[in-house]
Amino acid sequence: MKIEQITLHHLRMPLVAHFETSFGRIFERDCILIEIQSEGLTGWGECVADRDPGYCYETSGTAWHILMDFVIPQTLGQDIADAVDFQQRVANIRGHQLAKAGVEMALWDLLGQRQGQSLCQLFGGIKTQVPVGVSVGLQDSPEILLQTVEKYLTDGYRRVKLKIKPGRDFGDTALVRRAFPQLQLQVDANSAYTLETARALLPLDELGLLLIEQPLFEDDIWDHASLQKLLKTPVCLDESIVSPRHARYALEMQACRVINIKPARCGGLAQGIEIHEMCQQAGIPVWCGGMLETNIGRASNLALASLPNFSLPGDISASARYYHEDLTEETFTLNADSTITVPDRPGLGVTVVRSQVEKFALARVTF
Ligand code: OSB
Ligand code: MG
Repeated sequence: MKIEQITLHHLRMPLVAHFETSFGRIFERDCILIEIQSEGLTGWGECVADRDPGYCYETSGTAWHILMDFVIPQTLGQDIADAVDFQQRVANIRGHQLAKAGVEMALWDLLGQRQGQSLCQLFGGIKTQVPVGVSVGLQDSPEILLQTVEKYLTDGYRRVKLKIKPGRDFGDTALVRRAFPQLQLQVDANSAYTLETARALLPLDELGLLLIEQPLFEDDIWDHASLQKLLKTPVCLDESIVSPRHARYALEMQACRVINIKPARCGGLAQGIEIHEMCQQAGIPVWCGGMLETNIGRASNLALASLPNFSLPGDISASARYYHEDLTEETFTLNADSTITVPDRPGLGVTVVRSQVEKFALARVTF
């Protein structure tokens, strides 16, 4: 695929409701869209770096810089065969996985359109609908927490993830568990604990949780192995798994029993697929995480989650959970059985509405 033109769009979109994690509260979400023109086709990718470096060190600012000054000069005008070829060309750029993944997604979109195949087909996906859940941020009071969870259950979600942090862990989780004894429930600490303070998480073992996500430091797989030994509940890693190598370290150290695959965090879909295969062989279930994507990134997540070892519900909620207005003609809705249908048209299988992109754009640059 000859890369003829690349346009970056920096967007800021207001969320339907604020989202609070252990690293802060946001009311709006940044993203960078990567639009690539190649041989009469247009491919779109979404870089999920946010304005602040709370989840990881990358921001919309660092991603813009890495894309403009390094990734684009190395790809523009080149003839790129596929995602693996792209990964090799940018391997000299250390880290900055979210930035690279945004471009890689656009290349997959182009590849699929060229071959008349959906991403699901290109990846070897086997599901036409994937089970999903909803990620519930920290709420201002126990009453609001229960109301929020109840609203999502009424919407039809059958799996709920609660954000936790020190002082807001067992109390919140036990409250929801008491109100909904049968609910598929899990928690996510976003690296808010140390091995010492994580003792507060031991009572969670009695609440029948699916998993406890990323309790300890993002760069610390070792201590997660010590913590997993103290818990019956599976530890699940998110932030710590920034490459297939890190997935291998985690499996060898028995640092977790589940992995949350966010392809962007690992530098792209190619690595997401690789980790999926590695976990399948090791008997470790995976699920697809979310980064409050627009429908562009959501289409990509749905395709990935159609692979066989994505055996737990993903953080891929319906479009309406995130934004009042999204960027594509298509809207993703929740099916009655708490699944979302995987796009089946070529490439990402979504049609981007340019006027919507313009509406939320803070900056744009074309190469
Ligand atoms: O840790 O899974 C996370 C959103 C932004 C950054 C990190 C996380 C999240 C979520 C939201 O939990 C998942 C979603 O997109 O629905
Ligand atoms: Mg997480």
